[in-house]
Amino acid sequence: MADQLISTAVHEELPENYVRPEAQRPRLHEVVSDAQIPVVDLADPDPAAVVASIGEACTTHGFFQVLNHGVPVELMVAMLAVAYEFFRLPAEEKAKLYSDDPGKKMRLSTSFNVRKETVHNWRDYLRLHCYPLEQYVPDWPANPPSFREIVSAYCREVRALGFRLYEAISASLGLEDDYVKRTLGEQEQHMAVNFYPRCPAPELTYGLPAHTDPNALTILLMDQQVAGLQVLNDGRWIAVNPRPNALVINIGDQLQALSNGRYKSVWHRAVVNSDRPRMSVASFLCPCNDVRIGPAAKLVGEGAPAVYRDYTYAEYYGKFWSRNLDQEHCLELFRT
Ligand SMILES: O=C(O)CCC(=O)C(=O)O
Repeated sequence: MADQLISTAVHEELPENYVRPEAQRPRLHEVVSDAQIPVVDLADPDPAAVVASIGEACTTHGFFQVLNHGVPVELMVAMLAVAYEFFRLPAEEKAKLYSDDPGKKMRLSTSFNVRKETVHNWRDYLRLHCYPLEQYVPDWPANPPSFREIVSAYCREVRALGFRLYEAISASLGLEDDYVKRTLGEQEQHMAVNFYPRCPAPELTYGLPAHTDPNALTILLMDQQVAGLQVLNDGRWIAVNPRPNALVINIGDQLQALSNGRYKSVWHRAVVNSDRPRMSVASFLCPCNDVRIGPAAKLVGEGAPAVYRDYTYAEYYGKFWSRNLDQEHCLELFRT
């Protein structure tokens, strides 16, 4: 129900059903705040160096930030601004878009999967399907009036960046440049516009608890003013501090499968704070539903057996959404 949205009211106290049991809390004081995830400058004049550093980042962290990525900075700023404007709309306006059905292609919702979870998360989000644009844009919010135009332009740029990164990722695995794009078929593209209001008790809850992304590649536009993303690395949570004009890239479960486990779809989470609201915009490149996914033949052989069985993305996605987030890595269910 729309009254579950947390962006429509001011909360002086954290409601009981957002409080995590002691053992599951974020333990914010233990988070490493001065580490860095790798940074890759896509304008590096040495393309082989770019490929090598992307390959290294995918192996060690599953996450990296990109600079000089080609998405215009003004568009990134406009995207975040229109997202803030959207979440400031009156409650009645937002109520019209609310749904807790994960099957809906356009929905304003809250937490992660309110139908399945027992403890909620301090997040509202707008979920959009973005490809092909002409099919989905007519169903997107018409308010704020510039929303459709800005978000469409942003989606186009991000998609082009994603395909550029696919080429580098394919090359870094020793595969043909077009391998990932070709194998994953006509890519769907989804967006989650995540809004994390100020939270009265950030130590007790999450914006999004630890999860991996079920898709192939995620491009994250982060609020430039407020940190909140944390990534698991060597058993410790690392804070990803916003870097001016950068985008954050992470490997999703499908690239972990396709790389036969060489590249990691790592656990990450979003924490909240009591000072300022935070926004992030995640763009997900998703394989075509009926394409068969499994380790690339070239990466399987003597001494390197296939770690995962083949499956369709539809099967994988259904499995992902039938679970709660704090369960084992979904790919574990597809091990050979
Ligand atoms: O808000 C963030 O920084 C992370 C968002 C995220 O992980 C997601 O949307 O899947």
